[in-house]
Amino acid sequence: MRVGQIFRIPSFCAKTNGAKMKPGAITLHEIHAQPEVWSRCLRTLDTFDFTLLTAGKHPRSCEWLFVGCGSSYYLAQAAAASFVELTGVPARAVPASEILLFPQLMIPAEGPAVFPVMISRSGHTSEILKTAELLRRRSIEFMSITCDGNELAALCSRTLQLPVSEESTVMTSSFTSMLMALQYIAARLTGNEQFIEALHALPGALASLLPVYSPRLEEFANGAFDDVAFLGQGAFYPIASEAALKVMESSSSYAQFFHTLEFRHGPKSVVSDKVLIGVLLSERGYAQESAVLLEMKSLGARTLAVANRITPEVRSSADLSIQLDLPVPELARLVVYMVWGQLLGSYAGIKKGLNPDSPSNLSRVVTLAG
Ligand code: F1P
Repeated sequence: MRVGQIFRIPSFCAKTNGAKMKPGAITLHEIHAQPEVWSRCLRTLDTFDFTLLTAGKHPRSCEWLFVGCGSSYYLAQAAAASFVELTGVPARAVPASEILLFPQLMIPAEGPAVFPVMISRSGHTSEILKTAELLRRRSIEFMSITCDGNELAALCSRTLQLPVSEESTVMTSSFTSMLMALQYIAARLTGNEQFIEALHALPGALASLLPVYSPRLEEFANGAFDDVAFLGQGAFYPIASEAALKVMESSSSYAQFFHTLEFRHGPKSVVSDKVLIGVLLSERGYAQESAVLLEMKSLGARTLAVANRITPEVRSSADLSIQLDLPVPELARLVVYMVWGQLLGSYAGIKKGLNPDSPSNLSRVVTLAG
């Protein structure tokens, strides 16, 4: 199998000037620089020839299996949901560890042909590299998408390298850029030029939203809450998962994530005035999902609502409402929904006197001995 065919996109990074930074300044800088990062990636993707990357692997001919760890696993889930919606055929997402420990369960010997897509900002995560080696041993061809990742690229003949180089330990623009690139690929494979046009509208939209809502989120994060739960349905569920992970990583706080309507089935017993419930409201499930938000408010929770359009009832009930107003398909809004969980995590960590640029117990890459 040919190795190391790397499709490099001209390097761009939102690096700081290296001066002594305030706690969290590096991560916050990178979160706020996403409009620039997205527009450069999109412009370059426009001129990119995907033929070699996806040759012979059209989603209608094999099941795309998105693989990642940590944030990259939630990214994989969002990418899989995007593929199903954009192509109309099945796609799945699994943590790399599941393939390593239960390969027959994840890729049954008699199952349909799968096309794994390995997702890794660093391309250095041990579970990802071990999975890549397992796939090569089983002669299963795969694709990879990475930012820094030379090791992964050396094991893969179809690598898309988005060199969005982050200094932050936690993933921010790398998460949204790789998700956007995977959505872009699905749209390109199905000739959905309208979706690609919608992606191009996002950098400008986010650039307008950040100055309005970032300060409000910073103030909101100063409110007293001990526990957090993010809720989302459909393709918003992995975004809710990643938002909770950002809060856990950047503020060393407990944060959970659920499918919105699932929250009633037991977990709502945690609700009190010290619990923040963040609901990522979809357009198609808005009525049912916003009913959960209103119910949790009535139980005393602090509430954050993120939606494309916020109705007066939700606006009057939520402690903070973030209205995106994006005239784009629902799936194209995912990366913009992601930004507010990223910011909340960092602001909550700073409020606790922590430094989100060097989160407790974390490193940029999880490497395992042996
Ligand atoms: C995956 C990951 C991140 C996590 C932390 C450690 O990295 O687990 O999700 O937030 O930064 O690394 P990668 O495989 O995408 O490089």
